[in-house]
Amino acid sequence: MQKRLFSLLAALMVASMLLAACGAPAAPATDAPAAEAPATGDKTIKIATQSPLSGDASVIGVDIKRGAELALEQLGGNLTGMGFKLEIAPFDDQANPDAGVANAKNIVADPAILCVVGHYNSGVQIPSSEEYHNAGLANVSPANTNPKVTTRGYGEVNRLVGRDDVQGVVGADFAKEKAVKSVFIVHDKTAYGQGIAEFFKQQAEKNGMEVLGFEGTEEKANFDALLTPLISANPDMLYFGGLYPQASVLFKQAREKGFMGLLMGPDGMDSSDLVGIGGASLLDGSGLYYSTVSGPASVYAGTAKFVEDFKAKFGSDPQPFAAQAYDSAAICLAAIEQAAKDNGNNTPTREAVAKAIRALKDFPGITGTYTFNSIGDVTLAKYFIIQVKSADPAKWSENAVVQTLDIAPPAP
Ligand code: ABU
Repeated sequence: MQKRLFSLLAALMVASMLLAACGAPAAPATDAPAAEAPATGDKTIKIATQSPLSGDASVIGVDIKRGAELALEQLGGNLTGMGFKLEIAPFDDQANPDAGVANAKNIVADPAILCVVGHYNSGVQIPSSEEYHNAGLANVSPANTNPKVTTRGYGEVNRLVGRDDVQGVVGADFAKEKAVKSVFIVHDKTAYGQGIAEFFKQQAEKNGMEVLGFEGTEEKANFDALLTPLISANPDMLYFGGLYPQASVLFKQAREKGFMGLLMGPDGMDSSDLVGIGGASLLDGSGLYYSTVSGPASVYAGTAKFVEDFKAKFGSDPQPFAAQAYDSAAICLAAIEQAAKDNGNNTPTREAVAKAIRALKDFPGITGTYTFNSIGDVTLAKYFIIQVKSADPAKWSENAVVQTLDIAPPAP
């Protein structure tokens, strides 16, 4: 009897040593299955966000962070059920490449971070994602449209939205439909702003439009030097490649100088601050339009509950790209969960998470159904033309959707 008891104890010891060597989760305190074991410190998983949380693009950047935060809160249940503790790690990239890269170095140094949702500015995402790539860390962008985000072919870098080499064409084709014969193009000299301006120009020329000016500027307050030649050139359209903080002032001053032609820009126009800063005169004359890769939340069948929950939690309507940030975080979570399961419910490697993102097929997000191609572009992206209808920033979500297009990305 004593001998049998001894053998049983020895067997139990060997079994527990083997389990420990395999890195099995600690035994649950109750009879609950191991997958429901309470989280322990070494099972913390973080999803980082990088977006401008300060400065003049923070209206968008804060809501990118909030979208991801809401996703973790609502969709993290499977991972917490497996014993993981989930955390969001928000970083302020200040819409500045140097700040983004410095944050990226800190992000890759934290082994608990398994995925990054970000950025807003392509000019920040492109250098920052060099760090993610070198560390094998997955990145899902909710907003970046410059082709280079994906054309480098990095296995870790993905985006949920369309590309500027398509968006520029969509914008210039719309201008043609509006019978625009001549255009003056201004851009902000960034990777995004200059890039989209060049794609727009190329297609505008193809469409037979006369390009009366193509100027880059970092000016934010006084556009006299640009507007004098623009007024004397008298184009049908002023197109701005850049973001709303600069566009709002440029457009306002153009109207003040008597320009009544069509005002247009790409998705960088998409913020209620465009009219909040620019004012009612932007809607005068031939009006104000923009192309975008992220329609108002109301155009997506799955976003009604998101808008409701977002408003209840944060007290305001979500800004553009917040719903895409929710979906980006949802994709991170789904991939982490799959990779953890493949690793016996243990913390997965970064490499496994990056691979699991690319392996997702028809992922059901609130803004669309997503599958990534071999370079991290979605296999079908949405593009919109929006007409701004009111100068009241509170009515930004009521802007009119003039066109909706589904377009596959250029072949990798
Ligand atoms: N496409 C969102 C705005 C800016 C960017 O991609 O840089």
